[in-house]
Amino acid sequence: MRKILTYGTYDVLHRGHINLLRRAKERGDYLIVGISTDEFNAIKGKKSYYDYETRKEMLEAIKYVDEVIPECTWDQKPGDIAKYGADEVVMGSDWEGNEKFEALRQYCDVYYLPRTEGISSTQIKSELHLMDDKAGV
Ligand code: C2G
Repeated sequence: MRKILTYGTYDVLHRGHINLLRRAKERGDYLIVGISTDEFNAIKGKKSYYDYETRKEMLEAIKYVDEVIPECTWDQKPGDIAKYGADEVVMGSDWEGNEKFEALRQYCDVYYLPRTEGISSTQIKSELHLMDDKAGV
């Protein structure tokens, strides 16, 4: 069984996230997602709309996802790879070449999938605000 491991905040789920999860799962048999805790999001400088429990619950409902684990620190990844027996870490191409992931090549494969252009949680949030403004709500 080829185990794939990926990480992210996965706030305000959108097709870019689903595209990533589908293609990551296609690269193996079992997909584990390390989802950033609210505390780790703060370290990443991100504030998510949904809290950790909600984001975890939503990810677990996606058919490509087999297991969800908490991502609490930047440096837990080698331990996760060993603990869960991950054969490959997969991330979107916005992370391509990032030392945080290139350093994992000593433990397992690392693969970057093309990012889905034209959509992000941040973009959705700002466009929703614009819609509210136009509607005068
Ligand atoms: N993604 C994508 N296309 C988009 C948006 C996101 O392929 N339009 C991918 C990202 O490349 C990432 C995953 O979806 O692999 C989750 O994205 P985020 O929730 O934004 O996660 P991020 O903030 O990049 O956190 O330790 C790693 C971090 O936790 C990654």
